[in-house]
Amino acid sequence: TRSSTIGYPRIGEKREWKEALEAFWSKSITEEDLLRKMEALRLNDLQKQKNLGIDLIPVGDFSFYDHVLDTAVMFGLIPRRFRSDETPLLQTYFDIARGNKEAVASEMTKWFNTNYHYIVPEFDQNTAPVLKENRPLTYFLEAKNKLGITGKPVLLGPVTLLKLSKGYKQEEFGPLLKTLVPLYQQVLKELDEAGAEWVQLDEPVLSTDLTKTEIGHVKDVYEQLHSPAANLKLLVQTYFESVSDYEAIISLPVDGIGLDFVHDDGANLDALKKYGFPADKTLAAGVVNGRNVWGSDLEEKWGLLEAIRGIVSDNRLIVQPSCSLLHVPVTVKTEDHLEPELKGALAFADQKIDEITLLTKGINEGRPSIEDEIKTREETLQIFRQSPSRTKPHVQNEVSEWEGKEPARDFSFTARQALHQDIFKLPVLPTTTIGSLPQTTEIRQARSRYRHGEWSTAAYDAFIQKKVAEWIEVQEWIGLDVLVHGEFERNDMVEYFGEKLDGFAFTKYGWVQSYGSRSVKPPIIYGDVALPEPMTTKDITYAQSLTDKPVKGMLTGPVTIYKWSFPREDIRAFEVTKQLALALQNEISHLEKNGIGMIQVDEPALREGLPLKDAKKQQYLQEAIYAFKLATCTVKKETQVHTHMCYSEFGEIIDSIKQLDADVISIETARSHGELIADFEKASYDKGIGLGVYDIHSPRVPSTEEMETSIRRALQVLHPQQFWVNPDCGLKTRGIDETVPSLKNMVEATQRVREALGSVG
Ligand code: THG
Ligand code: ZN
Repeated sequence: TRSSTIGYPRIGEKREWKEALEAFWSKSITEEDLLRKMEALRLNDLQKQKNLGIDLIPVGDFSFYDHVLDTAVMFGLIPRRFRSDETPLLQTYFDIARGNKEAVASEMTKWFNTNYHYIVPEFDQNTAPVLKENRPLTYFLEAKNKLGITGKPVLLGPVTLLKLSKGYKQEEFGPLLKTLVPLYQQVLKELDEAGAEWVQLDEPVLSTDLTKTEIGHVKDVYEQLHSPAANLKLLVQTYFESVSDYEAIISLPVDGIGLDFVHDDGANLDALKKYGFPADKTLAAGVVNGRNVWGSDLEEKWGLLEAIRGIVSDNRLIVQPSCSLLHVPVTVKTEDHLEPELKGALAFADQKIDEITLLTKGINEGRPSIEDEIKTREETLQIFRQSPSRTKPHVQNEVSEWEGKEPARDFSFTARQALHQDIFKLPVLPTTTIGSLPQTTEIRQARSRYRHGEWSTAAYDAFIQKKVAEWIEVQEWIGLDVLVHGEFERNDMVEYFGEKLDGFAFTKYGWVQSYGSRSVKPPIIYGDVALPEPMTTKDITYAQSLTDKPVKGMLTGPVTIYKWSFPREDIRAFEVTKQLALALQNEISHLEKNGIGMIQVDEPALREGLPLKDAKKQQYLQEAIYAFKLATCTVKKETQVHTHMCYSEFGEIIDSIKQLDADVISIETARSHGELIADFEKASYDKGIGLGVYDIHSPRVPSTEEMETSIRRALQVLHPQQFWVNPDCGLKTRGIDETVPSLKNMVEATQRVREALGSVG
């Protein structure tokens, strides 16, 4: 039995990766410097995995931005607007991801049900896939020549690559797949010749619902992939849920199948027991959770492996995490401030690798060889489980008081709408922003000084107030109708609340890549959640005191706080989101008492949490809606409830969005070029809706004309009385010199459309 990993975090222990990338983008280092720094990081991570005892070390999982983009670019899937013979490939690569002066970036969306984002590959009439470079080969040779490691090249499989791409019709799926086959064959042939033993082809779409036709395509493709590389072993890797058609998957003409035994609700194991496993194939068993930060219950994992070994022989077994370790931070070691009983219960990437190699050793050398470690782990977990800090009876009571009750607002939307019009007297096409304003170096430095005790609370508070005041003035000058305080006091919309709420712990270096060079530091939910004291009233009421325009109170919703944290696993997700909802309900009442009339409860992660398979979606959505409504149902009828969602294909959840009963929703649309508008039209959505008129994830300043077009296009299907104008997401990642002109143009564009509508606001 061998140990393996599916992928390793690329960002470095101290986010060295981000530093290098951003230095290159800002031109403070050269391309050579960048390449050198990236190589050092890559080699360090390979060497580390080797030292930790991993047998099959992935190569090619490293990326300069995103692995889907890597795969697209290596196969020449370059959107027409970025095709150029003069531009070096690395420049084109970053341009697709980030946009440039002439062209908007490609759409970015969530990687399945995670908080990782990938760049959506685009096809058009002229797309002719070609092999631009054999990336996995480059990295395979690098590992071999520089470190003597025979790595396991990793590459996104053809079916997933195409399934995640856009710009073709469904009936073109089969033919397009065929055009990719020879390229994959070439890649594999060269890897074979270079002496690779295993190649991992990631096919997470096999964990989604696939039609019979699609399964047919999968079979066809893999039949063709195998032949040209006679000695190479192909491993088809799935993760995030159970495979949708076990029998078809295990009979694919490949040498190994990777299955997730953590997020499968037991279905992969059941199928394994029911249908068995081909004796001539290798099973790569994902037994350690690659998506959460808890140390494994080794006894339980041993039991799982025993069950698997009852069916698969040891020499055909690989032990590995459930998915790439990209989704967890690098190491617990540097987290020296954590309570020992909590720290003992945690495992980040490196500690998960230790678990993998330990379990592998147990199989190879017998259980007694790991008995001590299992016992120690049992004791550590026992101490943590019994820790009194985890249980708060009053929270559990409050949750149970809602049992069987439907949380709902007292007045219908129509009644509220008229009332809100009276109270706020907003012009048609009200303009606003999503909430955060530029987090400049100055602001980050101030927070850091305060955190490190260099600044007193008074000095820090005064600084934040000064920023709020400046930006209230700027927003008034720009001419926005609904203002925000700017969230300068917040590092991240979830981490911040995690720090204020009971039941959360937070890390110092627990970063996880979110998109491109950007990372998040998810807080850890380890116990019952409660609100010890108001979290946001001070900053928001201060902002409101400076202006006659409404200032939105900004909160993160229960589903999103849950999704973007590392949650406890000893109680159901729904119990945790209800606890979060009640804490937020409490916070909202504080805001109302302080005279805040608009409250935004963001749920950007609502869509992200959607299970991959249809059968599980309904229950998830019901529980998500329940939690949102539980948080917001006790507001006064005068209060306008807003919400915001990012990067979503809303089509399939639009009915759920309606049921949230929020007065106004703002959503991302800029990068999906208006495709979403149709979804809302189809669903005859009647509440307030703000469709992002420009993409904030790109440094580009959009022109007035461009945004005017965007507004007009939306007004072809949406009523002017329901339409709000806003950027597509928070502005924290943008500079002031990008934000102010962009917003100014946005307000100008709105003004022009208002004039055309004959209603000058
Ligand atoms: N918070 C969390 N998850 C998210 C978002 C968020 N997922 C989706 C979307 N928003 C992703 N967007 C971002 C935007 C900005 C950053 C991260 C994810 C960001 N990160 C800083 C960085 O990497 O430089 C780190 C923050 C800091 O240094 O304080 O800017 O908003 N949880
Ligand atoms: Zn957003």
